Amino acid sequence: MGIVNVTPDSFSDGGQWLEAAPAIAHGRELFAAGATLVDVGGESTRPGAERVSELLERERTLPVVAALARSGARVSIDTTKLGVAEAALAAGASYVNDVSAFRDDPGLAGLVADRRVDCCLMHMRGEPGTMQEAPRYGDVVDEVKAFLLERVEFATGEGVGEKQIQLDPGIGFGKTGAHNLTLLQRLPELVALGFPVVVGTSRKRFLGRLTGQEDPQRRLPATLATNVLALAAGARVFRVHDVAEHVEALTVAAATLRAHA
Ligand code: PMM
Repeated sequence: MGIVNVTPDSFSDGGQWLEAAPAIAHGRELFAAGATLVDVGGESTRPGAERVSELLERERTLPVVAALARSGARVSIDTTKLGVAEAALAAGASYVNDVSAFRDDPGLAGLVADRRVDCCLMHMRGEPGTMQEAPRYGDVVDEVKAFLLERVEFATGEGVGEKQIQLDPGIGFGKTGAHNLTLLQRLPELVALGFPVVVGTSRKRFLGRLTGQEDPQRRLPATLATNVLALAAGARVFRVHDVAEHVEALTVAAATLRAHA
């Protein structure tokens, strides 16, 4: 899953693709590099980020979604808002990535059910504005699992098919660096729930704290390490900024995991 953030304030690529034309060109590049899905977002969810209006989010994302879908790409809309998702699906998107797991706008579940599109339900503690204020858990993996299962129950209750659902531990969303590492180490416990697992570590701050890389754009080696391990642990979707490099690394890792001479 390649990332196109049409925002001025995302932590690693904020402002780079704010105009439609460069965002579309970037999305096409990610497909050409081997992404099977491009995730288009118009609202930053970085810690402390401010919410944007539905109108602004639609203005940012729809031209990009429509153009990428017209080029034959499979497009995901990264939103928590029903109105944005509805318009994006009408413009050709076929996947809903909701970091609130249908809590911000419960009506989104009915839309996903109706249109029979796949969705990603992600764990987040609190809200982007406040989520990094001293996050605490008893057992982070057990709590993330319980949350995700509760959201699966809600979604299926609204008519979403189990086969449409993918789950994401929400790396960096209301978690310390130690919580993120524990979730990655114990990823098989999430995989065991039976849903495809999505992982989003790309260029995130906990990687910079481990390596000393302050510049998010220089966190590719660290990101690759997490995603190769996540593949071995059974994760199936990797939400990344650097698609070409991940296609190479994951191709070799997957071939190694399958080898049987
Ligand atoms: N991370 C961000 C935004 N959306 N969606 C999912 N499913 N998982 C994530 O980990 C995730 C996400 C924040 O990162 P960005 O600002 O680089 O997009």
